[in-house]
Amino acid sequence: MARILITSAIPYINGVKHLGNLVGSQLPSDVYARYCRARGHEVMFICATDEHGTPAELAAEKAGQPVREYCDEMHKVQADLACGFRLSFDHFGRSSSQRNHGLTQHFAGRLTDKNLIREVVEKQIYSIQDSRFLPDRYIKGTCPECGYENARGDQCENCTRQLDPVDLINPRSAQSGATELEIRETRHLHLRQSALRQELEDWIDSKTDWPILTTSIARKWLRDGDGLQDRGITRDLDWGIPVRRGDTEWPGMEDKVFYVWFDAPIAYIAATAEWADAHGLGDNAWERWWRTDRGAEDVRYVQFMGKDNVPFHTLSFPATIIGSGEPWKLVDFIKSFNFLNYEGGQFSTSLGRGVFMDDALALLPSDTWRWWLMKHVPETSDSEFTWESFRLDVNKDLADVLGNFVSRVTRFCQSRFDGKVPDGGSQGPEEAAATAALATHLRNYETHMEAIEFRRATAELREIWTLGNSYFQSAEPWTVLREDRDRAGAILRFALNLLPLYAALSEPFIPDAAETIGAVTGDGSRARWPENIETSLNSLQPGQSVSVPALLFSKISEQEQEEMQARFSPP
Ligand code: B3M
Ligand code: ZN
Repeated sequence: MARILITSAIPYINGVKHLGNLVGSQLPSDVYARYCRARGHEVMFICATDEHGTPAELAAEKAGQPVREYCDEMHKVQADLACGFRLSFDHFGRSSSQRNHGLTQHFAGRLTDKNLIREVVEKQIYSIQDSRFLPDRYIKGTCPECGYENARGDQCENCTRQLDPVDLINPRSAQSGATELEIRETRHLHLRQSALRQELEDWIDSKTDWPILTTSIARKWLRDGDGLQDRGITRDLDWGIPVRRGDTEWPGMEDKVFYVWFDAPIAYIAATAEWADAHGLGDNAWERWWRTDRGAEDVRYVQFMGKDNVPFHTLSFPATIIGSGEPWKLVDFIKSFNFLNYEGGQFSTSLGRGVFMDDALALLPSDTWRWWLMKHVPETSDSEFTWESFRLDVNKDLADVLGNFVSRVTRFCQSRFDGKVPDGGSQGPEEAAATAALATHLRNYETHMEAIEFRRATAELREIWTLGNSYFQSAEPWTVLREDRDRAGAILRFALNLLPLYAALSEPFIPDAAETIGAVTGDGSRARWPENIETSLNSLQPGQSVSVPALLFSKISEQEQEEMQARFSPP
């Protein structure tokens, strides 16, 4: 048994996330957390809303609400949607929590003590028309790296380069569109990341098992030097964590807050502390996940995120952790993802393009989305959502293969064997062959899940479902029944024993359906992982009752597909 700490990149508070966001961190991290729990590991699975910075302020302004009220509401909305998608966080926290205020100010204090923070007079863009500084996303312009015309002041969405507003060509205010801008001086704190270059480089070099996508992005920024420039960690904004060092005021910084990307990753730690608070536990309960001097030395820490978040997690956040000189847990494995596109273009929150989490749940059960998204998770390259592909996969994989198997076997049991697991009869070469094949696919499935390679894992899982169907089809118990009731019973018993197996193996991807399948032959509690395939295929007691579940998955008709496609057609 291991102890596994899992964090998902924390979604910005500014509105409901689309399926591209969901598949980029929250959903895959949930699948992995469920798998780890099923294997008996002790898991701490953390997510939160990212509530500071320009995205929050801009969205609240658009909604005509005070930013705090906006965040309270949107946190609740996002938490409900997470529930709807069965995201099994141990805690879904908030970066605006008091815990995060305290920890962020603590880190700033430590970094100051270590001489890693300096005050710098910066030149920032000031909008004369709006009488304010325009940090980060308050400004838009052309990316100096790739020429993308809608690059934001903090990062270019197109090429992932981290930016400073002053880097942008043809800058304009994202809020008012004002171009009457001037450069004004303002005093800010900089984290001296460059002083940690060697340590960070050695650390990244030691991560030989990380996905190429992760290390290539980290190395690119280390090599180009760009990602490791000393970076401003404060902003001229109202909303955020006030700049202090620990409990001490910071003269001259009274009107400033920490930069959202400084406090957001610290919220992983803070949300774990919030979890302990919510359960009435002491500090030790969360510190044993995060402090290597309090028991976290044998924790394996795995992070999930989209590729645009990688520079912050491979360089900036580790710089905070390492720079603090305190024994905080560093990440052990970073799983990152490419982008999911929508019907030939990009998903876009600002344009409302694509399917959003609330729409998706209103249309169809969360398992259908979970399955399609994980089967097509943009692991090795970008992938694309199309309604056609969605319809075909739901119909084939979930309805025809898995749903059909469950329905046939349970109905046959009900009509011919009185709804009880049959006794007697002996198993033959067909069962031996099926068991051997299952054992092989199960091993592969486990290997891919351990390696966090979801596409391969979903292929194996589908193969495991298919095996059941083809076994039952070729064993033909309905024909055998006419001559040899015992043998037909043995076939059915073998097939019924596949149900708890399928329930356990499918649970990480389609938890609701897994529960239904598990309840057919079980007491409704979660089916156990088949640590030994022979034993688990003999786990049902003859005579125990079997129920026929309601239809597991409805098929999507071509007409329904067209309707959804039209309703969500790209603007
Ligand atoms: N909120 C960006 C995003 O949602 C950012 C992630 C923070 S992880 C600490 O993609
Ligand atoms: Zn760019």
